[in-house]
Amino acid sequence: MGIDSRNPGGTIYDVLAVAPVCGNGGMPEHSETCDNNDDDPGNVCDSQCRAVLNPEANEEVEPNDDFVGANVVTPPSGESELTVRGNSGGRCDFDMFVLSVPEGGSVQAELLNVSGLPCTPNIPPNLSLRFVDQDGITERGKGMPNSSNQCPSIDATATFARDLLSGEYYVRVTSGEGEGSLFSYQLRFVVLPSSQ
Ligand SMILES: [Ca+2]
Ligand SMILES: [Ca+2]
Ligand SMILES: [Ca+2]
Repeated sequence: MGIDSRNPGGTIYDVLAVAPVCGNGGMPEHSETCDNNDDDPGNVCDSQCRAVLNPEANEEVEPNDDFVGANVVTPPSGESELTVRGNSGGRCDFDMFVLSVPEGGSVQAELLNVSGLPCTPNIPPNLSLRFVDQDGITERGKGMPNSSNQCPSIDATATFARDLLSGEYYVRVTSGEGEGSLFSYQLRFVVLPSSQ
């Protein structure tokens, strides 16, 4: 841990160390997106205190800025797709989503405008879409615009997003800060089984 003082010469800080406990009575602590301590199968908080997104609750839930608090993308049973909604922009807004991938499976992710349509060139200059490995940190690859959508997409031809080992992988959206960085989006996920 490092603390960088705003003041020349430094100053004295108090540091509070917190060990969050998931399931301690409905109190979200640092790094927990939710904590409703509830076994109700309809709830939208998983056993790791991460918000669960599904067709009935598809709006991103902040804080989701790192892999610990990533929103869990949960397509309906027997289906492979889910489209979520989010807002990006401002200092430190990273939007992390986590997907469960079967052995040999693949991930597609397509960033769209707020209406769910392909983006025009009028998008934040630093808009990015990254595919992140199971450790939640290592970038496996980046989404790119294509001929029909100026927003970045990760598609089935991306070698970094196919033939995966089973486990949880992450997709991260950022658009930086400053003028023109605010961006409301839809993000369509497809998790495909092994093609073997
Ligand atoms: Ca808690
Ligand atoms: Ca956000
Ligand atoms: Ca965020």
